[in-house]
Amino acid sequence: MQPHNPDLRVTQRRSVILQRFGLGLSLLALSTVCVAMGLRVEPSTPECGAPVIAPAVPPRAAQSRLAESQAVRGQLDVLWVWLGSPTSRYPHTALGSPVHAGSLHALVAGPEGAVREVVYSLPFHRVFEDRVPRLADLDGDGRDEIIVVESDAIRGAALVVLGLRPQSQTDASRDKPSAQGLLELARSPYAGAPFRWLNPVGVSDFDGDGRLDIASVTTPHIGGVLTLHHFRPPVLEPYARAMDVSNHRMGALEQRLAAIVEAPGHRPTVIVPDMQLRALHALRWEAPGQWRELAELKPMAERIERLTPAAGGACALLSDGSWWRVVLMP
Ligand SMILES: [Ca+2]
Ligand SMILES: [Ca+2]
Repeated sequence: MQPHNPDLRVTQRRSVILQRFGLGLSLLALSTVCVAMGLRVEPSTPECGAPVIAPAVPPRAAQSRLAESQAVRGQLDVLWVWLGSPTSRYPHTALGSPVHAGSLHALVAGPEGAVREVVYSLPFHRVFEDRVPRLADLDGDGRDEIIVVESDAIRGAALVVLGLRPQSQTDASRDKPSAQGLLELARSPYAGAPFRWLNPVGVSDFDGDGRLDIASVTTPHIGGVLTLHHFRPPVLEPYARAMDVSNHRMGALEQRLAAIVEAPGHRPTVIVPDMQLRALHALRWEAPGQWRELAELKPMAERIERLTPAAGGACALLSDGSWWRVVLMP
């Protein structure tokens, strides 16, 4: 597909974005788009952006995980993590099924080296409305943080970070090494109402302060808001929002629909579809605190079904089954 100029419809859509970014500062920044930058799209293959190594086989304990969810292997203090306790107590079908997880499970190395499973169970009015727990060492302390979407029956979804921490000890066990348990470390504000959902984008240092942040899209089906959060336990503190994007199709299992591009000398760029999943934005949070749209909204030939990271850009699968390499040009 050759790059081409956005038509009037796309131009109008982009102007809506500009108007709805909210802050005057953002509008000022977006008016200074560098014309040398852009998104180049070229035909590719299913191997585009996909790791060639075979995924590790999950442990036996993870076989009872939530249907169509992923067990994830860690490199630090979490050996494996997965979602469990399937329940239909929160009948929202954003991910194609009303069944969600009531618990989070991790395999950890015990004090004597023995591997054991720890379980974090939610109260009855909450579920994990997610299909993959994400691991990252957000604070650089050598321990994993687990990022997952939790939904509350009244207040809707929130982004939650959990981690392994020593469990409280009894007097009798105080001279022994303490066992690790899963604890909530931080959470974002709620989406605000039942069945309001959010979908994570990923982790990077979006504001260049040397500490990792989390990006997500709140309400991706009804007017998605790309939100950047600082990890400041006990809260995930939103500090930047961009309107009218989406990183999920209602009812789809696929949650990967945005990519973070890291380039030396620049803050990370988020490539994320527009609300119709028919075009791509390239957004960067610039100093001293404003969005910059790095390229014209890039129309795609069909609806975007998946967007995964690839060197210098992303890999897109469209609804007609075609694969495309998306390159962020400097
Ligand atoms: Ca950590
Ligand atoms: Ca940061």
